[in-house]
Amino acid sequence: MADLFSLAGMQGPARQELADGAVLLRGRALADEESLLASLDGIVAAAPFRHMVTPGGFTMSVAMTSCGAAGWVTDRGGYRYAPLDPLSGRPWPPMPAVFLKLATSAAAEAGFAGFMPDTCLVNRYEPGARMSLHQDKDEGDLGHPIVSVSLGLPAMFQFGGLARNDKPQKVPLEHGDVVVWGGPSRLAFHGVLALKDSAHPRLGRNRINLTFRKAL
Ligand code: MD3
Ligand code: FE
Repeated sequence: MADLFSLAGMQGPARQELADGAVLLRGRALADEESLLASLDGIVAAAPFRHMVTPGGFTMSVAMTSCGAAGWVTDRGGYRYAPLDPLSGRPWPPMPAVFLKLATSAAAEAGFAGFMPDTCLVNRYEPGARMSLHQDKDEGDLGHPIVSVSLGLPAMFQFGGLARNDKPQKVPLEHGDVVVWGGPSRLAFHGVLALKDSAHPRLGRNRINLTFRKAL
């Protein structure tokens, strides 16, 4: 039976609690779409997307860059936050004001007033790119939430529990969706299924995900 959301062409309600501490704000970034993308162009001009290598020697299918006081990096030496972009040897581009305002206001709406990210990891998925189930625990204080912003092609996100073997729920994430992951959900296993090939009117064959963190 088609429900009212599907009849209206929507994936679900505007605000949805996915789990304790995990709040999906559908379409929350749409009003800032053009300024987010213009700011992103500036970041990528100074710190281009690159495919990094995991400590185990695998090249990631997701291409990444960062802005802010530090950037997440991986190489044969391990995962860490680095103050300098290893490609340029220079600091990462600063966090654009529109990024910071969206992240702090979305966090506050989800119950995390006072969240002040010092880095944004930018992930670029092309068709076939995926991210296998993992936990984010390279940040210094796991008491802070993470805010994620999805742009471009839709993806099927996998959201599991605190144990790798907990069966993950599948959550479709679309252009403009914002999710705040805090409290008991902060250490949940999560991943992204291989991106299906299609074209987004604004971003072409790409999905961009911004993840805002307090790393330092
Ligand atoms: C749940 N990125 O960069 S964003 C990552 O779509 C990452 O690019 C995915 O996982 C992406 O580490 C997912 C959603 C997300 C981010 C961090 C989380 C969900 C999370 C941390 C804890 C729990
Ligand atoms: Fe993650």
